[in-house]
Amino acid sequence: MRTHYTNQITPADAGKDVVVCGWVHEVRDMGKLMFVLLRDRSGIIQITAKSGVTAEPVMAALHGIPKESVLRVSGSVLACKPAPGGVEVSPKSVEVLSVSKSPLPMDVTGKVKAEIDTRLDNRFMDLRKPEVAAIFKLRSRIVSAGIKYLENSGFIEVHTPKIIASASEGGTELFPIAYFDKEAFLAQSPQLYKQTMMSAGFDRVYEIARYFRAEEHDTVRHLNEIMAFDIEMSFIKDEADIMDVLEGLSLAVIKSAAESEEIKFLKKEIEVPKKVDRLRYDDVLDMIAGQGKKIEWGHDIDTEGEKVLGRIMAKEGKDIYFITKYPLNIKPFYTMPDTNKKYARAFDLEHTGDEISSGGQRIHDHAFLVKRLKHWNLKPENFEFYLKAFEYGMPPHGGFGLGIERILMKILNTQIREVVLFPRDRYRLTP
Ligand code: AMO
Repeated sequence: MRTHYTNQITPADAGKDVVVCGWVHEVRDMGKLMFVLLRDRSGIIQITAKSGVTAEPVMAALHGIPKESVLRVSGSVLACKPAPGGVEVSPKSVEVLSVSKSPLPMDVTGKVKAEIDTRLDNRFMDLRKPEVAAIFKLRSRIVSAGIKYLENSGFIEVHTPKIIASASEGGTELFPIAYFDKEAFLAQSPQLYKQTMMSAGFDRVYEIARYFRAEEHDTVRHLNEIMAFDIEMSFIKDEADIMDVLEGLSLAVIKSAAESEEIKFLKKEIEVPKKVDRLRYDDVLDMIAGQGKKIEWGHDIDTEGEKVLGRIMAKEGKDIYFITKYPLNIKPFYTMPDTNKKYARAFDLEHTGDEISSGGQRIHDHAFLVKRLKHWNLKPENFEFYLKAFEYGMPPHGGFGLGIERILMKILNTQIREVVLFPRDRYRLTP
């Protein structure tokens, strides 16, 4: 329907005929002279209609046109210094494709600020704001950059079921669903399936996975439906091989954001770190104790502990760092113990005081895995399909999940709801 996006029209096109389509962003109607700012995905162009120059039916179509109506405008390009982009279109014909209701549920021009709830309730309209749309263009960009990195590193994409029969990350966070006459849940993670793929011989798999978690959090970094780069890889020496991939992936994602048009448009600056420190859990406890935050050995590093560590690392100019060698007792049943069995071959990747990823080496010995399930009071019979894959040749393996929302919210220094089109939290099930 169009010949150009608005940002493709420059003063060099003066005299050309163009067809543009978009939404009525602003109207200044002075009777004989009318300015309509028309917005599309790429930007805004001024349509200038003048009595005597513009045909009367075109003037009539534009008079009183409600904001956010959708138009198709054909006309000729004129250079015009004061107009956005230094150009305007003198309309020869106007088709009104859709008339908007008024008043609008929220302002799109950026003049009136709306609360996040109003914005999310009217997300389709909130997304018309270029600064909001830019977040999702960036999201698309970083996901493709991540996929490219993984594919170049020999990973193949798999798609595992999201309707499952048993928990993988502990039984408390599952959403039960009605599945004919059987008990079923929404998948918390592809964990058990991606491990099964190691027994299948795929060596390196990834999934742009969806996690459903019935956690009753109400925070700026948790949601009940999220997405992650989820990977699993075989024939590893230990968890350091996995951390190398996670480091490479995270830096590739951050670099793609740093170099993007969207980051420039949003006026943010991002540094791509050259190297990511690997801190041991025990050392982290000492570091934060030095700042008055005490955590007893064997307990997870809580939110406050993560924030204290984030501040210590920020002073050294480090936004992104690993915590490794966690106590075994706070990591999931499938985690491989370290040589010293008190510790796990597991790690988290942190960004400015928040976890963005966790992973580790897994147990690949069937008998030992059954023992660990029992240790956690889990019933091996609930894990039949998973355990079977360990009985017929399972290589040493491991992997991680890197939260897409978490890394993006950190890149943009914002809260999680800003980076999800339609966030799902405890109070929000629609839109
Ligand atoms: P974990 O449960 O730590 O590990 O999840 C991995 C990553 O997913 C993101 N994440 C979340 N983001 C927002 N809201 C939530 N409720 C939420 N839950 C998780 C975080 C987190 O680091 N199977 C393992 C991964 C593995 O070992 O391969 C797992 O799911 O960024």
